[in-house]
Amino acid sequence: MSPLLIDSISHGPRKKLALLVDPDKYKSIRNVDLSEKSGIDYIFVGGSLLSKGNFSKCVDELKKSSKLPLIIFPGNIDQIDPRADGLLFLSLISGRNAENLIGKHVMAAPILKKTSIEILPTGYMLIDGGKITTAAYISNTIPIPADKADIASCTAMAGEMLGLKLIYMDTGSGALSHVPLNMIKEVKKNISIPLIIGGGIRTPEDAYSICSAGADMIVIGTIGEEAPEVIGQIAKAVHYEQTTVKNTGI
Ligand code: 1GP
Repeated sequence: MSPLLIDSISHGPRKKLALLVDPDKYKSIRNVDLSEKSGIDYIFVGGSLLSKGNFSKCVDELKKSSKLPLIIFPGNIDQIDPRADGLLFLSLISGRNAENLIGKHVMAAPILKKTSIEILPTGYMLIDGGKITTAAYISNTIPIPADKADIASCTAMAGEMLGLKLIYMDTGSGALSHVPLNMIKEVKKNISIPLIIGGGIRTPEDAYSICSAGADMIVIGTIGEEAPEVIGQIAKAVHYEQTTVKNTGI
């Protein structure tokens, strides 16, 4: 199968917006507009720790209620569902935990091989966003310090040299701050694969400045649960609809 999602992420004039749906908190976004008119480009589904056992039910409901591409952002190998369009095959390259670098992938590979889910090989980098997030705690890794753009840049370069197709820098869900702009600029300067930025993005202003710094896609989760009315404004900022951005004071 041709890599449709990788192509759609890599090409085209527009930056992209992904809405992360945490199956444990699915109820809070049930009324969110997930149509193609919403400005959301992709739905990500998954979580570092799922306690309600409703991952498949959530995938089922999302597939029934939206035509947007559904990409699994897995916290573990039990988060695989053949109805998804894609899966971020995450290697946690900011950490030194072998299970998250390659171990879980070995377990998941034969399961994924039996599906037609598009595999998106992704260098996943946790960045310190001001507090210990579930992702950092559960993965048992130390995030890259926020003032170490050089470490982030070298890590992303190594990920690209290893053949990974995307770099995803994340301060983790509910982080106090997003990935610093100077770090995004430094990483973007040194890689040629698409750069995804997530964690702690709460306003159209954040989204606009992160995209201007070099992000090709941003991921929002918490703000979608807490203030779904902001999603549309963030989408406009990501897609560089200048009128809206000016009106929001950027
Ligand atoms: C976390 O990047 C996502 O992996 C989303 O983070 O919930 O802070 O928006 P938020």
